[in-house]
Amino acid sequence: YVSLAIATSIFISSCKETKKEADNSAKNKTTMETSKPNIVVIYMDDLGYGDISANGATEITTPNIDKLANEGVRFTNGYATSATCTPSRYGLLTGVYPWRNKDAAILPGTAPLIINTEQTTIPKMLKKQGYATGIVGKWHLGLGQGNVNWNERVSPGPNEVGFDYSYIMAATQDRVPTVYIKNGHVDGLDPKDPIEVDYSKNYDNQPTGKNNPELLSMKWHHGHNNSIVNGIPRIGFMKGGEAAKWSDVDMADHFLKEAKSYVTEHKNEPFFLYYALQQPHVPRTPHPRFVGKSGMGPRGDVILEADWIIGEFIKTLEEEKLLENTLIVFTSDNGPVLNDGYFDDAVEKLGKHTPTGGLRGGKYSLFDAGTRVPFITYWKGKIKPAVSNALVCQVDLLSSLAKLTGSNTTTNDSEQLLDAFLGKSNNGRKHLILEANKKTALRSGDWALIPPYKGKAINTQVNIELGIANEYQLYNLKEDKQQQNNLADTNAKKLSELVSIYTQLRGE
Ligand code: NG6
Ligand code: CA
Repeated sequence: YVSLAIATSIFISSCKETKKEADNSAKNKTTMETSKPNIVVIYMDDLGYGDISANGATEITTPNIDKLANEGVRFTNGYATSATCTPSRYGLLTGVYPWRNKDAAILPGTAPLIINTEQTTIPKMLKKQGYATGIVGKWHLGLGQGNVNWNERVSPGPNEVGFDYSYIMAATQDRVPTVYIKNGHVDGLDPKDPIEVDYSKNYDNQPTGKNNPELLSMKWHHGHNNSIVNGIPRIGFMKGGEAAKWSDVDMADHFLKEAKSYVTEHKNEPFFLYYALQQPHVPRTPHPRFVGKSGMGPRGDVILEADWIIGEFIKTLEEEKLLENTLIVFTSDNGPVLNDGYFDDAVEKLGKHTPTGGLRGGKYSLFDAGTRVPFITYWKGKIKPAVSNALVCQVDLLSSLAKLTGSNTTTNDSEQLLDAFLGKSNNGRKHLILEANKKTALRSGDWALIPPYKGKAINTQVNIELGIANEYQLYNLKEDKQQQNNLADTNAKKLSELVSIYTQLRGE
């Protein structure tokens, strides 16, 4: 009884404490504004280093992204943790290298949540610092605990790992379920038309991309031949939920509307918005007003669409007078791919555009184009325009945003690089472990080391070199950005130095 009483009184006093803090935060709004800026992470899907004009693209113009880059810090050595989506998103949100979690690999739409609900995350950390936290867009980190019933509240999910508000697609645009999920509930679901989702077998009499090519408005090239939604064949099978199905061509506008409302509704308190756009991942479905605008086919068109969307989103921050009090981080989950499973002219109409910006490889690759991505920080009036060659990674945002907001939360993998992110220092990390499909490599200073691996050198379906070879690869990126000259044989000293760093960092 005594200990219960003590616990109760501690509880009550801590509630009072929280109340007091809340009162103070309202009163001291101006001081709060300097120490607790809003934070927005704009996360692209499969956007390559060279896909934006700020990074040198000449065949495509991205004025709104360029504005962030030219008036903020544009990183030339900014990395995602991984060359695919799920692991990179895991690394960004948790501050933990995804290769430590065996489940952090491209997930089907029915996969359980891979973030432990006890784990530290950016939104959890920011919630403790008094932030409202929201996600709009692509999730792809799993939902539920297996055997999800999509007709009930789906949990655990984003709301259970730190987001007060979530408006998401479960996995990817090419995977079922093709519905939006708002705080765990399928948005617009008619209870009389329940949704069923299965990745192993089709439902009776349901058309598929494989069996019903006559129903398709977009043809599949590899994979993507299961259930058909809006004429597009997807990965996985789905039945029911007609009223809740998204419209692909309206997806960008739909998420934009959500993101804008989030900002407007939370303008009077510090907020964190993780805005995860779907472009230019497949299926590339530009709204009709962008069709044909790039001359590059749908892949170019959706990049222009995304750029416009970002411009509109920033306008909202401006209109709400929040731009001077908002740190924007713009980056992408992995490098570019052209043909990722649909015939959509990405290869045929590419022309002279180089999505990789001249880096080797692409999505799925241990070569640099797999993980070196557009990376920009922008904060009007606070960050001075700069180009930074500091080595930074999305995994570092957790510790750095913690520092910015007065939290000492950190993880072993997440380095506190706030000064680099704010453009006050050119010092990034010394070493970084990169990952592609559970194989890892090392970036250290100007050097890249890829250990020997068994496997195919090229993924022929997507036509990307994976960086896999049965010998060590050692590149000097300063002299050889395109990773053409393997120095493993000629620079034994550097090789052994990096092998020992790599082995130590991998804990092997
Ligand atoms: C692959 C898909 C690809 C894409 C990728 C995930 C096939 C043949 N390919 O398995 O189209 O969906 O997964 O992309 O199904 S990511 O950006 O979400 O990691
Ligand atoms: Ca991706």
